[in-house]
Amino acid sequence: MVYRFKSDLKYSDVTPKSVWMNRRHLMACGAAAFSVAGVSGVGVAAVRNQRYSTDEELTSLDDILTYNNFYEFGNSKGDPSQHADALTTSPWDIKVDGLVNKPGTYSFDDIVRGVNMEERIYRLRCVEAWSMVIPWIGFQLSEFLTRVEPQSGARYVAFETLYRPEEMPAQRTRMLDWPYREGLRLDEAMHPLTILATGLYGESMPNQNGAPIRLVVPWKYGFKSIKSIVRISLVADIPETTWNMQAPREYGFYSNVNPNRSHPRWSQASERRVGGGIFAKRIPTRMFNGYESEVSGLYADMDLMANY
Ligand SMILES: Nc1nc2c(c(=O)[nH]1)N[C@H]1C(S)=C(S)[C@@H](COP(=O)(O)O)O[C@H]1N2
Ligand SMILES: [Mo]
Repeated sequence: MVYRFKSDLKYSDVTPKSVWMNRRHLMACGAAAFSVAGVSGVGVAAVRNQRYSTDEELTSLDDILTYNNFYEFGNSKGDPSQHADALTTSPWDIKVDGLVNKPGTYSFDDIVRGVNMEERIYRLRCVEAWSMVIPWIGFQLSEFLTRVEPQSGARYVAFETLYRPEEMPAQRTRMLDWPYREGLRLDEAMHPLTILATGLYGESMPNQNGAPIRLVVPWKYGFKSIKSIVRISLVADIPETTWNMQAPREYGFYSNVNPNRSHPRWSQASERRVGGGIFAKRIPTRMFNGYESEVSGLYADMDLMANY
């Protein structure tokens, strides 16, 4: 299911509002895409969003594809690229339940139909103190949440990854308490930086990166960006989340990137950009991963050392 840009735009010449094509999104989005792309059979248009993108050097596709955390396929960085081929990503449904007016089972095609597909180049900062710069394709989670109509009592959004041990070998072990779960406060989920990503580098989402649809929350440690989502629940109370349950002192519910708060076992003040080679200098980690001006308002009244 690999597909490519029809246009030969390069990532080095990011043009404002330039439009690119992508075959799988065309198939997913159906006829609506043709009128946007203006060319039949090549793909749906997505806009390069510069407001929310960085112009830092991109991490290579090879590194993004082979250096992964996706514990369902094993806990070494190379395990997901070796084993995720086995994952069936079509058909794919997301179950929406809890405090919403429009609960139900939504197919992948239905979810992406008509959304504002964008390319956004975000920094990804793993809690393990490495980082990447990734050109995602996706749309704001707020678009989907608005569509399912959260009720007034909904204060959090809970997410679950697929549980399918036949295809995800580490789910046959007790490495983690499956399925992988994550959560956001509703205002974090509605923030314009929070996206559901369906691709990267102009192609459909590689399995090892969370096909066919995963969360990306760029101001939080990478483990919040849950992959291969099959369930989204609107809830009143703070949901249980995998790493927080595993080691609450090490991984808080918020897990905002914060260079001032060390992990109990290592500093978070600096990070290693993947791909720089072993002699590359570490770079300073930025508050909220460099998205402070966008998101600090979400935490105005909070003690970030206590609410980590
Ligand atoms: N379901 C699931 N989602 C997950 C993980 C995981 O193990 N399982 N790992 C997380 C971690 S720790 C990181 S850093 C990112 C890595 O995303 P990438 O492999 O696309 O770079 O995915 C996150 N999402
Ligand atoms: Mo991570």
